[in-house]
Amino acid sequence: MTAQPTAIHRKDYRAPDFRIETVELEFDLQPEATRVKSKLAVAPQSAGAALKLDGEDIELLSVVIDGRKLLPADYTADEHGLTIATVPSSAFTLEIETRINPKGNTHLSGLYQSSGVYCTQCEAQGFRRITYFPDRPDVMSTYRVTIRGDKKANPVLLSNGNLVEEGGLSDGRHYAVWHDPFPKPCYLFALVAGDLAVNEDEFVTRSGRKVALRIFVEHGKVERTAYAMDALKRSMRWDETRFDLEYDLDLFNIVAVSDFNMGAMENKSLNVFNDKYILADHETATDTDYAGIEAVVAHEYFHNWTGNRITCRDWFQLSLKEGLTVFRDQEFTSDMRSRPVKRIQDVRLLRGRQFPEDAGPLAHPIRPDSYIAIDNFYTATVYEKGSEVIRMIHTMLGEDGFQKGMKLYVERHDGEAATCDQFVAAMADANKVDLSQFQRWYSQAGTPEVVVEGSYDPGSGDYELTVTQVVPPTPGQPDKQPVQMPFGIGLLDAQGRDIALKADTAAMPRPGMLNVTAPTQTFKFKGVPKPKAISLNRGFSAPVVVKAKQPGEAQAFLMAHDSDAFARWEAGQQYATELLLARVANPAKPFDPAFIEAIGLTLRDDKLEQAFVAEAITLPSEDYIADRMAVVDVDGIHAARRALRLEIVRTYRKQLEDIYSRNTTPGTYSPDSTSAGRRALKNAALSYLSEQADEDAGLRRLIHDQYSKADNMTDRAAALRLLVDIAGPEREAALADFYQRFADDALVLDKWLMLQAISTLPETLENVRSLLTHPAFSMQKPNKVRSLIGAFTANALRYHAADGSGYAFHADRMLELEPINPQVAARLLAPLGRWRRFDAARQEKMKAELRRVLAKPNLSRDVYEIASKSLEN
Ligand code: B3K
Ligand code: ZN
Repeated sequence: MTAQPTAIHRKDYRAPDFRIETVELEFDLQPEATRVKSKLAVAPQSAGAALKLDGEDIELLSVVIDGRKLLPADYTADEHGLTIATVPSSAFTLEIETRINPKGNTHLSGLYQSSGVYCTQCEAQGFRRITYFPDRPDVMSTYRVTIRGDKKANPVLLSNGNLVEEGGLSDGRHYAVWHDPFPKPCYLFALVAGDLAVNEDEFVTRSGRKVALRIFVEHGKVERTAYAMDALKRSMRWDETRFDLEYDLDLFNIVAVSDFNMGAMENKSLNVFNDKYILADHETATDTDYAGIEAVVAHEYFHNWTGNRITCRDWFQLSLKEGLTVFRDQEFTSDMRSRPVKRIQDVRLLRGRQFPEDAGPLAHPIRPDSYIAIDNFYTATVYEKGSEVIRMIHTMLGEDGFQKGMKLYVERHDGEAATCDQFVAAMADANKVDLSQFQRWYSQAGTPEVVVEGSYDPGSGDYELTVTQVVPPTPGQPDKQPVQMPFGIGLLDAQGRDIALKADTAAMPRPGMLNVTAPTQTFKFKGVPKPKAISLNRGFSAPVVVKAKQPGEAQAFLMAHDSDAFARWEAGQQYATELLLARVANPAKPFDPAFIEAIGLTLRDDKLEQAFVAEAITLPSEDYIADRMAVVDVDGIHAARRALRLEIVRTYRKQLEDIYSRNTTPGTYSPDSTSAGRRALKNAALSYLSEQADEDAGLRRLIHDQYSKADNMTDRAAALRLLVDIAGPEREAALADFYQRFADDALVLDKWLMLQAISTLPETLENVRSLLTHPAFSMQKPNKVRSLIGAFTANALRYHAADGSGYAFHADRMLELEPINPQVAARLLAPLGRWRRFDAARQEKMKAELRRVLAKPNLSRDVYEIASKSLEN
């Protein structure tokens, strides 16, 4: 038996013993035997230390120091790296030659081939799969890279920085030399070589510098890059105007590949993307895909400053670049599209992915204290909660104060590898505020619960709001301290207007923005009219769970009147949640008419944006309801949610039909957010109508007609989404047609796989099982695995089938995937870790599957970490 993997701890950080000033790399590309020569200018930082280089899955050919070839006795090489015990005490040159197999690299980490295209993924620890190197982000070097490859197979040869030389070689080969003047950690190194088509454009920075922009894709797909290019140019302009940050090189390249472990990667001037986040046209991409492209292109571009120019000292600081960059991309989308709708969608995502993580066995602070495999920490907590923490700083300091902090952060740390503490210090120093209590957000895991109670004294006209916070215990952190948070509130008068509140104290520095710091705190508003309702956590100013008891009437009032659009949506979500939970407990309980009426008001209010209405009439997800129950009742939740939807459609069938036809406008498709909002509302209406489709052939025809006549993917996929839940000939015809139409388009077939995997029909698991052998599926391709298996594990009703068949299927697939791609397997394993939330019988079945995974010999660190923590915690 191999030794169990051990954890790395944040407290053990030590500055590197060796700096690497420059890196010269030479690649001789061959699919199964690429030779890599590396020449490093090494600067020892402390006398006498042995030189330890990381290396994994690579074949060592030679080691040379200052021109002298080392003998095997001079070093030791094992499966983790290369150690040279004795090296010169002052600057020296180290040359290493290795051989790697890009074609056989199914981990998609390091140098690999995707549909014949060579590409790299080095974050977090892929560079060590290319050559021996101190693979840590605080070792920053300038890179010069020579790539030699077959001219026919690889006409395009790319790396970071500027192209300095290119030319022909004998035997049909050619070469290119790239130089990146900006020092960078090795995780930002990239190389791409292949036969690719290109979309070329240009951006002129505010100081007048011309930047050549190129997006490389497979041949035949250039037309589908127009939106990504447009998003890139808008991102570059936005970063100048909103953040005062200008691009720093004369070129910016993006390459889209079809095999990629995640969304995209911000390598300096050579971003590599999952093609899902680049390719779009109206026939193949939905509005959601377009929005995803805009956000991810922006995110990777924004990393050029927050991540690349200023990187992380160690991987525990990951949120320094990720939380901040997510915050920046969210702000970009908010400025480009509807701010309230973006906020609602981000909160849905946070509640859907991060809250369960924070409440489960894998809970960790946004700056973790330890890890076994760092790739497991690219989590919703580090990214999305990380962004919420940055957003709270922004809320407390205001836009001007935040930008002052950013400026100081860049001034202090440009060109460095920094820490989260240094970021917070820059924000605090630039604004002369104390953020020491606030910093607990970086060290404590768990979603705080905030209980709010209000009381009004009619005699004095004083209103008191008592706010109590509890940060729940999480694995390894039994005791928590209170956090500081900005907590937005409003008191509504009987007409639904905001009652004016005076800001003057440290407790309420701005009107309606409370500064919550203590475990329990009472805020007093003097001489106000009796409020009809209180609006809490406006704008979702703090990433917490709010518990407040307001009568249904007050919640319905907020749904109709709250001046804060987020809170207006939230009132509907919380009211619906209450009703659904009550219904699960008692299936005979009728729903409050006040809620149904409030939904009707929302449907009729033509001052609201369509995209907002679509969000406001969408009930909280089954998962969200599940998270509010001590023991999840999978079937009960599904039944209750359907019953409420049915009641809404029975009450408002006519209005929903009107909304459907009013927002169905033939004409040229445009992905802009207003048009997308109309489609979202139309399809939300159709989704309600579909609740009656089982007994209404006319409705089934309507849905099938939308499917077959759609002139864009948004409408086609929305109709197919509904059809997959309705057994019958329309379903089978549409699925067959969809496959025929898009048989050659891998990205579109991902939707076909996913929609079948999330079907609520009883035969879903059998269908998913048979799709495993369909040509549209491949265990080697992460997009396919996520679309079929990942989507199935999110299908609450079928994944949690009482007989445990869903769990067994899941574990079987993870055991197959683990040797092929451990990173993706580890990420997809997490749903089994939520066993504590279920009844005893399901718990046993889920744990048994985790044990079965854990028992596999030679388990990767990645899967070991998730499986063992899921069982232990
Ligand atoms: N920084 C990359 C993520 C790398 C994940 C490595 N397992 C993408 C991003 O956040 O922009
Ligand atoms: Zn990122």
